[in-house]
Amino acid sequence: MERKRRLIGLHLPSAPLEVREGIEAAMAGERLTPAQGLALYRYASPPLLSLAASYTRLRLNGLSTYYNRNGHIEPTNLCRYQCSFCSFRKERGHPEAWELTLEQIASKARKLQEEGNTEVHITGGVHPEWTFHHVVELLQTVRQAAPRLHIKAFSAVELVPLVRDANLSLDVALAQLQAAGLDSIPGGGAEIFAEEVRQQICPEKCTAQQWLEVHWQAHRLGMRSNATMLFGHIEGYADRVDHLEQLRRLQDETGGFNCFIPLKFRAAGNRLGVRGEVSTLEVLRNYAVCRLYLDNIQHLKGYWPMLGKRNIPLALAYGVDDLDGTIGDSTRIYSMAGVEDQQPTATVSELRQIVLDAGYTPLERDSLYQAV
Ligand code: V47
Repeated sequence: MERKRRLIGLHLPSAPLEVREGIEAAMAGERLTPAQGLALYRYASPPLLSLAASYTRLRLNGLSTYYNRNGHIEPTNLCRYQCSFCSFRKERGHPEAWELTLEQIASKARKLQEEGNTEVHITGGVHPEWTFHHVVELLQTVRQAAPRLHIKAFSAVELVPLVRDANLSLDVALAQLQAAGLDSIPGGGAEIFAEEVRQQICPEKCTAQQWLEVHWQAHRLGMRSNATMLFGHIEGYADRVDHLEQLRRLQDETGGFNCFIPLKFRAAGNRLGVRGEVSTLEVLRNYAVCRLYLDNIQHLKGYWPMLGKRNIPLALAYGVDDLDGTIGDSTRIYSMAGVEDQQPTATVSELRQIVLDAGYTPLERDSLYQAV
């Protein structure tokens, strides 16, 4: 093993042993152990992480950099829960609170389809009164209004209380949602799985176990899904490794995750914000470790409204191969928490040019990563 690793020819006399081992293991296509993941988070320098993550992304995805044409619908920002990192939730009666009617949702979906989008991403607050039946109706409405759109909707956090209140089992409920039009499940609500941290930042939300169960069931029914990790708040590196480990295990079992999306905590307009934000360099280091650790999830999404357009080339050098989509001006989850670009919108030609200038090949994809 030692001999094979030396063949890679890295000369790293000053790097700590665990870092050298982690980098060389990843570049040899071996799976990182939790201890190696932790060592990379703690001690690996940006050039080493960039090298290994780029090598891994080239092996998995070549120079292809994916994007799609999509838009978001956020049905409401009323929410049963009061997570300390959230800037999106508003009380009913607040001038910035909203709850869309089915007609408004249908008209947004229709417009997205007419504009040439291929996907609608529907997510928002966990409305205090909306029922499972309402969500089924909402999906049917969108399906009817925009039959050609892939519907990626309702994070596990939104689904768990609806299914529980309807007294349904998860498999039956998900099958009903699928029949109503649901194509895949977005990655939101995972936050950080580690119980101690979850208790502090989102104690009312579904548990890590429940989040994982929703995705497991969805995968069993043939739906694909995404996974996120909210990082850069009070979690430690060990919590991030634990999060990645739990996702890697589920993916070994089902293979149902399309992509992984690290989301940097943004500090504006929420209670947790007093702690400030991590640097762009830490965002990049995190991308790289995620790329190396999640050897079984094909795509790493650099969600560009979070990243800021000017940082896209950097993210591509740290393992990212997917940028999400055009999005339009349709999401407020990030704009309310502080974003890099004042107006997080991008045209297809703008995204393509950024990717080309960075030396990669832009590729429009559908929601299942097939080239369009
Ligand atoms: O779960 C909320 C995050 C998520 C803040 O599946 C925050 O393709 C940072 O999951 N700072 C929702 N992050 C968005 C989401 C998502 C985004 C893009 C693509 C996909 C996908 C999914 O946004 C929440 C939470 O982790 N979030 N508030 C904040 N202040």
